[in-house]
Amino acid sequence: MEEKKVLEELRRYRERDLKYEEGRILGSMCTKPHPISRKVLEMFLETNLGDPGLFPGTKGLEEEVIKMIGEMLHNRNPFGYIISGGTEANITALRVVKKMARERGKREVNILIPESAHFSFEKAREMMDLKYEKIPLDKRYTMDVKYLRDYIEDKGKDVDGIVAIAGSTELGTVDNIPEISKVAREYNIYIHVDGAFGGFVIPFLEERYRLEGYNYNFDFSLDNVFSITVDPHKMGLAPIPAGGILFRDISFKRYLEVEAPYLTETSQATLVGTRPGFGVAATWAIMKLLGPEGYREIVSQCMENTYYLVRRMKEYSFESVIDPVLNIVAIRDENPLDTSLKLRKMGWYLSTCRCVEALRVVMMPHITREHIDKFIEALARCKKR
Ligand code: 0PR
Repeated sequence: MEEKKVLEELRRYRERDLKYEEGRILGSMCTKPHPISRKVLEMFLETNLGDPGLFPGTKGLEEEVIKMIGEMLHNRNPFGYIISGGTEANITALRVVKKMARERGKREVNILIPESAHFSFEKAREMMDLKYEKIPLDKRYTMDVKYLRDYIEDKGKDVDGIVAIAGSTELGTVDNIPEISKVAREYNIYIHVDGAFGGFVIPFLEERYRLEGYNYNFDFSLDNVFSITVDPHKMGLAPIPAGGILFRDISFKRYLEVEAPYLTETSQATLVGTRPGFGVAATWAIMKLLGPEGYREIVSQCMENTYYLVRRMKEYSFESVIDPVLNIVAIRDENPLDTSLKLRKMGWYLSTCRCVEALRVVMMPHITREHIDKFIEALARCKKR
């Protein structure tokens, strides 16, 4: 084919995709990447962090990004990688938990995990043959810490790791990690925090939470939090793929390394071998451009829109399952699957919850008040209100 024809064909396919700026994508944790991403893609297109000796500049950027995210999470000395996404990050953390347990002579690896955990942990369980004890949720839809404590007091020696969530996929809830940290410290248990979504939100809402009297601390300032997933390609506004895994320090590296004798670096720690450098460079660029102030502004705008949606819902007697903690709204509905299919026919794409009968809107930066107004009218029409 001629190039012109190739591009024409591609355009035809691409036209079938939804576009974030049309405001119809209400159930995604991704958004339109920051505009600088295009320029970065061009510059870093061919980079491969699977062989960092060939791309020491790009590797240097990855180290700087990890340091910047570490600072955001109160850790001046972190170790980690910008990888394919939250799934790889969670799997990577549990690889460490498993290795540590094996070194202690454990055959079975027991992990306590809340019912609100993302399905990526199910993949990790399957791949690594882990044993999960599902911890029920309390009335705030967060991990029931009393249940967790009772379980550990009963079987503390058997527990190798705890997974806690900072920004749950369905409701955006944040587990009581300060309390979980106390129990974990007492029994010397590893905590992995999944802040894939919340990692780029909670740090920028600290002021608001403090005024309202909440403690949503989830980071390395808490004892026994040894790893955190935080994804630039969600609220960090980075292009896909840019997930993040951070460990407390470099001492965790040895649990991940496998020998790679013929590469420029003779070991490799990431799950994916050949991996792109452009997500790393884009994350670096966006974090430098926006700075904490820039993110704070974007996150505040998303939260204002979140509260705006809840207010508009009330006008039509739609109920929010919880007072939103992050920029996610769950709308109670007696038959969410059916409603979401009807809405899809009307051109609105949102998802549903499993833990409660509800539709779910993730209030990403591409959604404006005008979109919210149109959506509320569509929902009201759909539900005949
Ligand atoms: N941890 C949490 C808390 C998550 O919410 C997600 C993804 C992951 C881990 C896994 O991250 P990756 O998908 O980057 O591997 N949460 C979103 C979800 O399942 C992912 C998503 C994003 C789904 C955009 C749809 C979409 O359009 O809802």
